[in-house]
Amino acid sequence: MNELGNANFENYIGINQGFSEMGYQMVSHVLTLGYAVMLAALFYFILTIKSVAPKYRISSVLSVVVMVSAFLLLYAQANNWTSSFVFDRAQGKYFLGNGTDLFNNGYRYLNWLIDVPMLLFQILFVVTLTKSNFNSIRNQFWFSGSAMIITGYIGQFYEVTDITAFAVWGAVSTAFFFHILYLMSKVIREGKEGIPLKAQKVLGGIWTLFLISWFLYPGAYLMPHLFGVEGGLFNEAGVVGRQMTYTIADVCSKVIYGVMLTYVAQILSAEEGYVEER
Ligand code: RET
Repeated sequence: MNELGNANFENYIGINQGFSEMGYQMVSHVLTLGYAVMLAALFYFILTIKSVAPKYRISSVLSVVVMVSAFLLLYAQANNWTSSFVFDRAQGKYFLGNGTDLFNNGYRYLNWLIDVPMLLFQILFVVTLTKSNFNSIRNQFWFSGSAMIITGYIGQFYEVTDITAFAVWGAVSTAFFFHILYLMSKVIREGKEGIPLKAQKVLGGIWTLFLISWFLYPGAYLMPHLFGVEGGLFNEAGVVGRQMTYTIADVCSKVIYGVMLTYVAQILSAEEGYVEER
């Protein structure tokens, strides 16, 4: 099984079993949905920027940065899928093309390298920290966020050929992930102090959304081995499942998160007497 080197498992399925019409198209469509949502949401963040007081607008600007980068990288990821597999009329299935590009989830990781620090910084411009130091939290977010992604990026190359390396890089990445979770829980706890109850509730919802959506990423990393190493999901279902998981996670962690933060900023702006000019 080594003819593909460090290729992602999608290619191993594509060269051996191939993809059915339904499986292939579901991936293609869900990838397309992913970048379409980013472009649509880009307009939301631009058009609502004046609904919040000037000091909160950096949060919207960071959402705009996230949307543009996600749109471009997810567009590349979708093209990578369609250029990697070709339809075989004799067998009625899609197989890895001969001499074509291989499919690799790396575009996503590169996107996260930009987006993870931005998403983490974003909340710092909406909440007011009561005890922690802004610069210290920002630097730790930046450091652990980047380290989590880079180690995961290296690990994903080994998902088929070297399970030990895959697990070790994944574990190192997870250590940084837990550090981020710890920091975020602190930021949200402090952020809730002294703000209107309604805004506190939305912040609580952001924490729940954050926990669920961010845990989907390691789930997708592990997808090919979730039910045993090369087990129950080392097949087309695992390929479709992984891309669906990534798209759901992306929409929640970037778009819905950004919309909820805008909402908190709107409540705080109104409370401070800000009225949007018409
Ligand atoms: C990896 C590698 C395996 C271990 C862990 C991971 C965590 C990834 C996360 C990614 C979050 C990405 C976001 C992107 C938004 O644009 C790298 C898959 C823990 C949490 C929020």
